[in-house]
Amino acid sequence: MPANLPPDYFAAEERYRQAKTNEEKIRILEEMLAIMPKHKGTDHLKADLRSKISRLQKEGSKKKVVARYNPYAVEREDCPQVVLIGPPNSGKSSLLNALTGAASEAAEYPYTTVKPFPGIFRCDNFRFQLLDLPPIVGDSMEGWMGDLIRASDGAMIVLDVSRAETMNEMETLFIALDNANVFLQGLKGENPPLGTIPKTAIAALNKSDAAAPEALESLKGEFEERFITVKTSAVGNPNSNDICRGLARCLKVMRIYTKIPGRQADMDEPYIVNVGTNVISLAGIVHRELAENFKYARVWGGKTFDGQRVGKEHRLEDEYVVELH
Ligand SMILES: Nc1nc2c(ncn2[C@@H]2O[C@H](COP(=O)(O)OP(=O)(O)O)[C@@H](O)[C@H]2O)c(=O)[nH]1
Ligand SMILES: [Mg+2]
Repeated sequence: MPANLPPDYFAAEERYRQAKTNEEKIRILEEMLAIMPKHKGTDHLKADLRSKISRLQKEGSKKKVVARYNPYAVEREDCPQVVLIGPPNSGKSSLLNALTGAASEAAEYPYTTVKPFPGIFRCDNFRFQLLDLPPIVGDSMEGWMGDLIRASDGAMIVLDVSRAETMNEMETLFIALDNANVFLQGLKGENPPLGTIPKTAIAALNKSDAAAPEALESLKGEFEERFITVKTSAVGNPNSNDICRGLARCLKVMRIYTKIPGRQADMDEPYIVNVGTNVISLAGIVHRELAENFKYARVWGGKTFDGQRVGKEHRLEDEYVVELH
């Protein structure tokens, strides 16, 4: 039996071909279904239109799932990101608060922290985004935590030096990290085992205010073999300067001040860039157009530079002032 379709149907079909969005297509397909005469000859066509509609609807809902809100996502700042990792109650949240002035929930009972909590640690014009995390318990961790650790620029191991169990706990922690394919890399730049991602780390020996001196020294000795270690106390003296210097050294970053021609340099908010960054990479970090239209730079710093002109490949050093042209 012929379908005997009316002209309206063909007009709609033409609009369907031109349609750009899925919603528009679905709307027109529904119109076509409504226009279609109801008899046996159109059964096949109707089924075809319905399956097209259902396919388009599925596509739409798939996109929504991808764009769903992720409660563990952390917005990055324009400085290196360092994750705080450690067993329960070692003082990660308290230390984050002491160093950044943030207010991550801290308490005497374990498992207070359930989500990542960021804060900016400013010291000596360096900036680091510290990320408080839930404790690592046993030899595994939730997938999202591994994702965050692997995506960070470095880690700060926070250990409680006032407890005798700490060394054993740390061994389990290293196994959990290994199971998440993370290898904490110390000063010597050890080769990471095959299949793991190296993450540069320092060790914060927390609760040093409450530790027996011998216990503290013995843990310090153990960790110093691999990591830069800093004695700290979240409730007493956090030793911010040493933590800052330790992070800068281990993450290999430096402070570069920029200056607009004819104006004073901004000496408060340097760019925090990798050691070895040259003039053209800095220009790219400041603004893509500055890199594209780069002519030359003037550099102040150290004993040698007092506004000399330098080219693209010139390597910068900590605390240099750069004027990009
Ligand atoms: N004496 C002392 N207590 C601390 C220190 N840091 C944290 N605490 C205490 O240890 C408990 C656990 O701290 P919290 O920051 O919640 O640990 P987290 O589970 O690692 O985040 C709290 O009661 C803190 O007050 C420290 O440096 N010295
Ligand atoms: Mg906590």
